[in-house]
Amino acid sequence: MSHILVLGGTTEASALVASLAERGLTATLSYAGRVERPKAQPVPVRIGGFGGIEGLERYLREHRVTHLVDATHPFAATMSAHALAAAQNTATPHIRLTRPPWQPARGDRWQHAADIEAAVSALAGPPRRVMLALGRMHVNAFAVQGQHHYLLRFVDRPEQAPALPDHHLVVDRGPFTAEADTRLLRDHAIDLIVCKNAGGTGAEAKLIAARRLGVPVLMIDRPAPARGKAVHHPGEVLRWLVHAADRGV
Ligand code: 3Y8
Ligand code: NAP
Repeated sequence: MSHILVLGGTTEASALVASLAERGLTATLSYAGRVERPKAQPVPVRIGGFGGIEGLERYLREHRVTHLVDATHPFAATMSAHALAAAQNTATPHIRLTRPPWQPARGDRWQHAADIEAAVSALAGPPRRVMLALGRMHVNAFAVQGQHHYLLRFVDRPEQAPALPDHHLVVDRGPFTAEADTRLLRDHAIDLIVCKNAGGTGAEAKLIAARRLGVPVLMIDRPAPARGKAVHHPGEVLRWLVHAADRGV
């Protein structure tokens, strides 16, 4: 009897658990608990950290997990590192489901930043109208560049206002559409987008809008990917599961 643990929080994780549920496979989707109302899922959901690598190992053993799928966001580097370590320490078959990084298309005006800190430094200079499409977790780092007007987009309304003197907050969750993001950029006269190279389709709308409007993008590159087998599509995870089952693992 298999029990597949999917570390989620992405569009691909949701697509995968939908396929697993359709096939009547036993699966649990795990969220960190970053937002108030995570999306409803067709499989049981667990919410919250595991308590480090040891906590995840304990979970794998206690819940007789037979396969671990890391379908977290490419920037969830700590979770991915813990998943690989815990899988190796418990000899649990492990696979990473991650989307390819976005590549600039013809006409795109991208500048690259290695990480959040580099993106903050790159904003030195005269006031601009910046869409900070990073969610809530990194906003305060940009307070040192308070000269800009910021358009923020959070999943949940925050308890206290973000520490940016001049900002407009939109509370909305993706997946987003190019039409709506084009309107958003135009209505707020945005002249720069700052975002992570998340890949996938759920956050891509703003890049399509930027292309249409000729808005430059400050693209934060991904951290180095965790080692271990990685695939880009939920169907490849299903084939891996069948193959692993055939091998009796
Ligand atoms: C809790 C669980 C699904 C998953 C949907 C994807 C697409 C829509 C677009 C912008 C960019 C951003 C952010 C974003 C997108 C998908 C995906 C994605 C980016 C939910 C969700 C959880 C989170 C956590 C949240 C982070 C934040 C990041 C907002 C669910 C809705 C900016 C990433 O308020 C906070 O604390 C938010 C925190 C981590 C990154 C950050 O650093 O702030 N995602 N987002 C997950 C958990 O608890 O484990 O309710 O669906 C999921 C999704 N958000 O099943 O359809 O696949 O990535 N999420 C980024 O890409 O840079 C928004 O605004 O243009
Ligand atoms: P992170 O920095 O890599 O992880 C920090 C800690 O959060 C982990 O050590 C773990 O705590 C807990 N955690 C993370 N993901 C978890 C999950 N799916 N289930 C249970 N615990 C989890 O992760 P993050 O960047 O904060 O991302 C948190 C969640 O939001 C992930 O599910 C990710 O897919 C989703 N998300 C993140 C981004 C992003 O930009 N980072 C974007 C979209 C979605 P313990 O050590 O206690 O186990």
